[in-house]
Amino acid sequence: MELRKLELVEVWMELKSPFQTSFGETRLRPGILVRVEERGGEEGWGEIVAGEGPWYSYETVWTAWHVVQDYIVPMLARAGELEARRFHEVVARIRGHHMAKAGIEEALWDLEARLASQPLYRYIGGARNYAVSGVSVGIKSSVEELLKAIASYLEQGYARVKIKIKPGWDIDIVARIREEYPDIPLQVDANAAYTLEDAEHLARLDEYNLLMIEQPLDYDDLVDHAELAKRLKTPICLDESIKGPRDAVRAYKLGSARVINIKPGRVGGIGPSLQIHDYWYGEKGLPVWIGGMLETGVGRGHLVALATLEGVKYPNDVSASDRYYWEDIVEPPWTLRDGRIQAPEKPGIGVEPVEERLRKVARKRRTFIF
Ligand code: OSB
Ligand code: MG
Repeated sequence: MELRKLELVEVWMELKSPFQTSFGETRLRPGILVRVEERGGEEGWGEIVAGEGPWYSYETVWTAWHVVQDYIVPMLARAGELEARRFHEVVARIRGHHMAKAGIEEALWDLEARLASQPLYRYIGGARNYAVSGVSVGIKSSVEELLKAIASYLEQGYARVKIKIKPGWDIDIVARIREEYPDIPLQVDANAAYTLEDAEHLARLDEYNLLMIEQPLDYDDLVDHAELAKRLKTPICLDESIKGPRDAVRAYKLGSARVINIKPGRVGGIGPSLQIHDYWYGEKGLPVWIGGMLETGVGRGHLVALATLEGVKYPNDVSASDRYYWEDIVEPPWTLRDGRIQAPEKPGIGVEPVEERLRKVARKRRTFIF
């Protein structure tokens, strides 16, 4: 295909309730929606998940806008014929900036699937037509408040609960949840809040039958995680540390993790997500699952498609639209049924942004004509 147009829409979405992690609190979630259009007029949508500050990773909405506008767009303009799978060759000279790249790359995959008249989940080789839906619950001001939130999510049917932990909000909190819910599928995410010195402390989590502990140590570490893995029974899952397929190979060689949380934004999009899946699960037989970045309905569509892959063996951080936002920007919104989100059979991601809703949350727009 050949691109005719690329549009960026920076949106700021108010969360239903503030989302707190060990690295900070989000009330207004920014993101950049990407719309690409090819010569025949077909379109595709993706989402850049960079945040308001360099907290989860070094990227922000501002760096992403800059990198797309000043580097990726000129490279695309020179590329001529384009394939989603070959996007990363076109932008290979740009180091890092995976979120900026991923938003564009996703839009190309959506467009390509639509041109092939296939739902994205089938186009990428999904093994089931749904995503098993878990929920990620932020740090709250009290355990009571956390338990109330968990009760409400369980009532809605979420298939597992993940809570955020940090020093001072960890063992006791998990113990309280286990008193209330001895058997629910439960896991924790530290977002890099600990060091190897905390190994003994973290080992106290072993008695609570957690599915995994996500990213306990530094955001770019692989070596200390390998050491920690030897001291814990609870499996280690890596999020921040896996920035692409090569990190997955390194993590396997070092023994840094048993599980990978694949987030398309963090690794550069659908293609690199598939590569990590095919290596970690396909070659090594180890499980993966799909993580989220509080995406709008557009990014969510890409997460749902990835969550249908065979190697996805745990519930995903792919929740319904109403877990995040009062009103999602897409139609139809993503909904939960029996703890699952159905993958649409419509071509591409299977949902459409609604222009009037975009207008309400857009702060900045720009169109590039090729
Ligand atoms: O570490 O998984 C994370 C949200 C923003 C940044 C990092 C993370 C998260 C989540 C939310 O846990 C997952 C979701 O989108 O539901
Ligand atoms: Mg995480």
